[in-house]
Amino acid sequence: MRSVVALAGGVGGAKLALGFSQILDPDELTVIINTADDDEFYGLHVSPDFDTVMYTLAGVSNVETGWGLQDESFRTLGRLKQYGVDAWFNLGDLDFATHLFRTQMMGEGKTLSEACTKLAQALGVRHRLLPATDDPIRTMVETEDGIMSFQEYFVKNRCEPVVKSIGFEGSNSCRINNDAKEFLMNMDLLVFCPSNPFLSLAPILSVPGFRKIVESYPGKSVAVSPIVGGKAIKGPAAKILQELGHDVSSLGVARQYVGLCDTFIIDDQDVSMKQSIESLGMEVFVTKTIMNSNQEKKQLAEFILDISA
Ligand code: FO1
Repeated sequence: MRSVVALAGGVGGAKLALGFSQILDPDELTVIINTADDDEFYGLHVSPDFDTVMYTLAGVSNVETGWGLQDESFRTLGRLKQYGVDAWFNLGDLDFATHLFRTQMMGEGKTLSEACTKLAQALGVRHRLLPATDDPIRTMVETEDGIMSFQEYFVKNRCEPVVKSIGFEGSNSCRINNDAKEFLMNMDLLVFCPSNPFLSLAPILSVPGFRKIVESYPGKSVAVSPIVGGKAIKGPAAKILQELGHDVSSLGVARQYVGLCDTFIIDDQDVSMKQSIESLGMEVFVTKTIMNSNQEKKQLAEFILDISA
């Protein structure tokens, strides 16, 4: 039996996780998910990246927006606005149930991962999805307009403020989720999904002890670039690379993973970068990384398993 661990943020991570889930048995795949985008809205604990992966694997995600549920309505949010609530974070009516139940379970003393596992099982997800930590960790974005929470930056301000630095509040005191640690210690393959290196994967690696486990892992570790042809497939990765003074390219991303992974996958469009990334000491593979259809998600997952065999 294989044991593949995939580190994931939101949409890019969810797509590749879905690809793996079409090939690997439930006990062969563990997806460790960023929780630093979590926040409280309308009194409820919202875990956007976990839910994006969970809804995707459950086959109920909204593929147009990349977040939330398909066939969603927003009547509850509309009523909150009528009550005068500044409801800028859009929770759909069905999505509300997820956050209500998660918050209720956590209020009764369940950990974040216990609550999330219960939700995922109820939605029929068979593969293991784990929050990187059960403890609070929050991405704070220092911008030219001031310091703000991740969701304020991402949703309220539509990623417009120029980013000066990114920090992870709570990252000194949080602990790796116990099960996640166990699977990290026994994995045969580690995959960095094509998620934002600064906003999705860096917070996972900032959990004390996590980076060390990855750095000292002697097996195969593969990263997939979320940048194709100088553009992010989704989200602000390209803008942030540029604002933080990095190359807006797969090379710029690969530099973030030096010492963390030995293999880097770039898209066919970026074949010209192969040599410069190899000079960072990584083996580089070139393939189609844009995953629109389920078949393309499966193909990329198969490619990763093939090159790692
Ligand atoms: N993203 C938006 O751009 N606007 C929203 O109103 C919004 C609401 C939302 C609700 C639940 C959820 O799980 C995700 C939501 N997202 C929204 C996406 C979220 O901000 C991002 O997916 C991640 O945090 C970045 O990966």
